[in-house]
Amino acid sequence: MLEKMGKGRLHFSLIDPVNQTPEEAGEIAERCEQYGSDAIMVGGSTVKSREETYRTIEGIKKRSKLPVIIFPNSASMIAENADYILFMDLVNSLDYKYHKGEQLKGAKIVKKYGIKPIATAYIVISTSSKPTTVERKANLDRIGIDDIEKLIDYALYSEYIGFDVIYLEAGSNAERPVPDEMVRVVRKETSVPIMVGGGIKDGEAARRKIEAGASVVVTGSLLEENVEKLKEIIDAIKE
Ligand code: 1GP
Repeated sequence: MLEKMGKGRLHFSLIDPVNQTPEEAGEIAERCEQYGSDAIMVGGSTVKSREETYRTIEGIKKRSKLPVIIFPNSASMIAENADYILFMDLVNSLDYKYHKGEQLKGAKIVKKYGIKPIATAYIVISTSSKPTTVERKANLDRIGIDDIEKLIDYALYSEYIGFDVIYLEAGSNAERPVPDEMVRVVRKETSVPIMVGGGIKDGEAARRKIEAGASVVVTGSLLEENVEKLKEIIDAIKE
């Protein structure tokens, strides 16, 4: 997976277990695979139990062969039927639990289940006039869209600590995605593969993120809202 990320032009589909039944999650995943998505991420800020995650992944695996990557909000989301986990540090959070607290609770579980960890520097960018869910929960050292130097500090820190990927996140359903310029500057200053997500709703926006240097575009809410747009986005990434 890391090798694929290094090559770039990938699309990951994010399914939130609380938004549909496991059967519906399976249908969505099947459609994502048909359209050319590269992996299914499973996560969301309100998922509470391992059971909920497990059943959703079970539904997905009945209908799709795509790798499943857990995108956890806490250690209690780690389910044994996942292939990978974004083992994340929310690097611009001021709260201990987003750096080490949940990670220490989850480490042995990841090992026991044999889930492959992807060390992820998760950087939340504040792009919207109203805070997104992740901004409300994460007690951030705020990075606004003009805080380029601060972003470079966090990106270089992430590279030097040794993270496998940097995930630039605007938050689900953000009014606007992470600006192209911010993706470009992280690409220029570091050599770590970049994931970008939050508020990417059409092919043009996705294409611009790839051109700016992102390896992976993540779309979530769109999967339930408008699957045809999903096809447009994946086609734009792969062209
Ligand atoms: C959120 O980056 C993801 O964590 C996806 O965001 O739901 O806006 O596509 P959307």
